[in-house]
Amino acid sequence: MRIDASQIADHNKKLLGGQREAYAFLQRQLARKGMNADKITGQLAGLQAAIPSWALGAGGTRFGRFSIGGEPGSLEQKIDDIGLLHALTRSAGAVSLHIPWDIPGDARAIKERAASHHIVFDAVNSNTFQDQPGQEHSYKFGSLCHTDEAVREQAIRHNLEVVGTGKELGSKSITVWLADGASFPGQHNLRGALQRTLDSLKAIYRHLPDDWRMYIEYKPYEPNFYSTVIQDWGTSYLLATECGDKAYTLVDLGHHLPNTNIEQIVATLMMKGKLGGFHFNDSKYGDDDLTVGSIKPYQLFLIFNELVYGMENNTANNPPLAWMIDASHNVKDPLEDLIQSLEAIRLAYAQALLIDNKALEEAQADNDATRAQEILQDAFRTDVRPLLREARLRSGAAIEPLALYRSLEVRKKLVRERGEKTVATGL
Ligand SMILES: [Mn+2]
Repeated sequence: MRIDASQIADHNKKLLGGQREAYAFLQRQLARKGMNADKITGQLAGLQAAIPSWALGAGGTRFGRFSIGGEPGSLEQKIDDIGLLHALTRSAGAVSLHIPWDIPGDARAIKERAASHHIVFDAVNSNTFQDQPGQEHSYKFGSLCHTDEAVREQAIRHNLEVVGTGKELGSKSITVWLADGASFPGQHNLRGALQRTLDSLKAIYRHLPDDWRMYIEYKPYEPNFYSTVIQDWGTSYLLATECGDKAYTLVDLGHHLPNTNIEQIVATLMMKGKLGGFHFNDSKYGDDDLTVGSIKPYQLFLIFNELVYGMENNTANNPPLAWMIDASHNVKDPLEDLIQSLEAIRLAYAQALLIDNKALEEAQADNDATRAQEILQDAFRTDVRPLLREARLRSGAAIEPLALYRSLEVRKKLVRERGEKTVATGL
């Protein structure tokens, strides 16, 4: 199914009066602080997040998986689902493919289908954390770090095939996340595993097209529980630096030990021009699949504060960041969950744009910690939702995407079209 402009217009017409009032009120409040609401609204409209092809079905846990019904059973249907999200929000204008879960049969047709939804292809993702049917060597004991050269070569080849697929679709980057690691002390020669991983990444990097980027993602643990080869931002930074100018660190919010200061990692990487991309999600303990902003919205705001500062003070020429949602849990309708995540990302961005940076710099120079906190929290506690609604209204999206999604009974229609028991490819 598709959502057409007239359905959006009908929905917006009903909410227009209230939105006009709320926006005008906030506009006056911000003007008093010397801020321009229209400018911020324009900045918000420009923030697009890629949707990963694996987030459109219900996610599972290692204990089970419960289908949501009407899940997309093919890449075409996944693109259509992102089309629904983009029509409702105009903030999900890209897809990030996972290979081999989503190999396009006919790249040209897939590209055309995406273009018909105004969707472009963001980073492609390789997968050497699972064995595929017919695969010669197993990744049970690692891929790019493996002790056996034949396994490493197979994994390198896979990454290059993923780049080839990406090239056909118009992607310009590959994200490498490795499950490689050890579950028991002594299982790995830690230094040897890191050295082999570096050599393998360099082999992939050597074949990377000139206008491509490689993002190296890190994770402290899971699926291995004693050591992960690329465990933290420092290791990723080391690998990216050794590979070269086209390699960057990718930060996944859920891939940190509890209470890690992620905003500080962002500041450090942007200082060196090495922050490539972001995977958004949220977590409570060691998980990485909860809806963006559902647990720690203040942390997300502080991260966006560093991102905004980094983009405005870009002395190290950090490239524009690749934004992607990377979450897939097992209880919500995935499309509703993604609408909430898209909202949370723009909310944090809007709040960060409201920070009075001049006053903050003064407070910092005076070592006035109380004032600095007041400045940050004044921005965080401003209800910025009228700005988000206005950004959507002006870009032809729904003022309240989730309400429209429900009133159109999208999921019910998808179940009718695709069936109750469909299962999306992925985990
Ligand atoms: Mn990720």
